[in-house]
Amino acid sequence: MDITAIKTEPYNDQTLGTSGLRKRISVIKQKNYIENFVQSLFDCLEDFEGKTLVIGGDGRCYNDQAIQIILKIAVANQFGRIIIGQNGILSTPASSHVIVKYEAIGGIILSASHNPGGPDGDFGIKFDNEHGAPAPQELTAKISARTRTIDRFWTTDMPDVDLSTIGEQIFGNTVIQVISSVDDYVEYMQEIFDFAKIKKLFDNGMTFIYDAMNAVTGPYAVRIFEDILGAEKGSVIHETPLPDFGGLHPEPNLTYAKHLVDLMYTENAPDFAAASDGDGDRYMILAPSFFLNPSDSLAILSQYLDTIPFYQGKLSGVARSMPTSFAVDGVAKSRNIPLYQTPTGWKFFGNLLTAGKIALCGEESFGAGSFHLQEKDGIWAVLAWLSILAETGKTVEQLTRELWQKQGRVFAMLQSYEGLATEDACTLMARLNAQIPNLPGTQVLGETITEAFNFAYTDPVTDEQTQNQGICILFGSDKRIVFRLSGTGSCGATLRVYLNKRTTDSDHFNDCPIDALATLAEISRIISDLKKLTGRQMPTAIT
Ligand code: G16
Repeated sequence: MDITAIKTEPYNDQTLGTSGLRKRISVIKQKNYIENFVQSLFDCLEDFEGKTLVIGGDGRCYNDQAIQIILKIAVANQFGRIIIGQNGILSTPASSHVIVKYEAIGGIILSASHNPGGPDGDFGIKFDNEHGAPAPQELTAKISARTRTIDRFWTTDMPDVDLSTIGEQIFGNTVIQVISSVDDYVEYMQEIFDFAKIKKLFDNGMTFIYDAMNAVTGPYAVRIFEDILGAEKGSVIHETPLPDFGGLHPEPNLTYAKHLVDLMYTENAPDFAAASDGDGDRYMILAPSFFLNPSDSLAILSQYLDTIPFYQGKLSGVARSMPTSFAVDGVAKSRNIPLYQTPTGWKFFGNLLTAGKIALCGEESFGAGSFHLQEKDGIWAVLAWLSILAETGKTVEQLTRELWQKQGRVFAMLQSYEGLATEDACTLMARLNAQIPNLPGTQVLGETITEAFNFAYTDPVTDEQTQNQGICILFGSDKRIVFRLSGTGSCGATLRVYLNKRTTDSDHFNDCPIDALATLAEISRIISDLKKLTGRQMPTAIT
């Protein structure tokens, strides 16, 4: 087997976003595109020769071909062992767990997460470090810089590797080990949760549906919910991972999982419904005629997580990303535990988790996780909720209404304006930013702006500073609008507008969020001059 250095030209668009590199498949397929990126990544790692690397992916189109390219580069770069999920499949949380369990130096995860799949869809490459945490800011900046100067990569003439059979194969100095995609993760969940207790919910007749959206979680969900916990066969739907997700957009929210939402608002609704995204790190939970807002979910998890024996006495603190609603803040205060507010991006939770400052974290974008592993974890979130239902004997709706009763309901909504011209979106944000000093005191549609700022973050562990993480406009302490540009899109720009409003008037707890937040939504369009600058009047997705 020959190892050769191949000359290459850098691409200037390989900067990492909120969660790794995300591009259209047509972009990824360009000559040496993956090779450049992966070699740039390896060039930024230290002392990896002879060490273990994990590779996994969500099985989307081009996963299989990309893996073969990456394997050759990794072998040429002299990794000692490469652990890879059978057929190249590992969910993001399973990859994170495998990295730590097998003491790998890190792992490459091939996924564009919730972005659309199919031959014309998106592809992504992200790197998790030795803690199984998304590459921290410092490393992503280094990799991005390296992609702009790279002039060679290493590869080999080895044949494609058979990834369908569990076992070991040797290529040069590297052992390639194909492992079960699900076993390690499922065993870990059984260590964390009392499966016998959860099983009683099903034994007592709880009806359940889990929508794997034809993405990576199907095999994990069938094993856990149907085979082990005893949910009725067929409870897991869209359970076969398909390269094009069977035409579904694997983003579990009110827009893209509408079929599930519609079912939950009929007479045939099961007692509990959940869905996950492309790579299994996001979750959505619904109850009959009831949607559990992810920000409320984080608040309730903060209240009850330590009723689960694995977490008893371990709730050191909790974190939310800044655009996540302030519902959790009240719980943290009443429980007297610290609350941290980070920029959007799971990578910002990593240092807090590693340092033990927090036990739990979550985001409005349907992500939650704990110190059990350093990625967000969709199936874990569902198991945590089922455990809490089993511990408390209450329903999702009862627990949520208790939260509202105690501290008011925080209506939370994300309005996304997708597919904007990048220039228009940047102009809008720049103008809004320039207006910040003049906004306090201004009245719009009868609401007075009390504070406006561009969110900046100082990492409490490393003191690293991160600026420009979203423009926050406050109307007293109970109403807020946040503007930021998405960092996970593959072309053009997506403007994210987050709307939050707390009401303590229980007569309004059942208001429709769209109505409750209508004035704030209109204000967001007025102060950003949205129509004039982008030509848009209404969001393309509401979640
Ligand atoms: C990623 C990040 C999350 C973030 C989400 C949306 O999730 O890990 O922290 O909240 O993207 O980010 P943006 O608003 O920049 O599009 P995932 O599930 O796509 O990896």
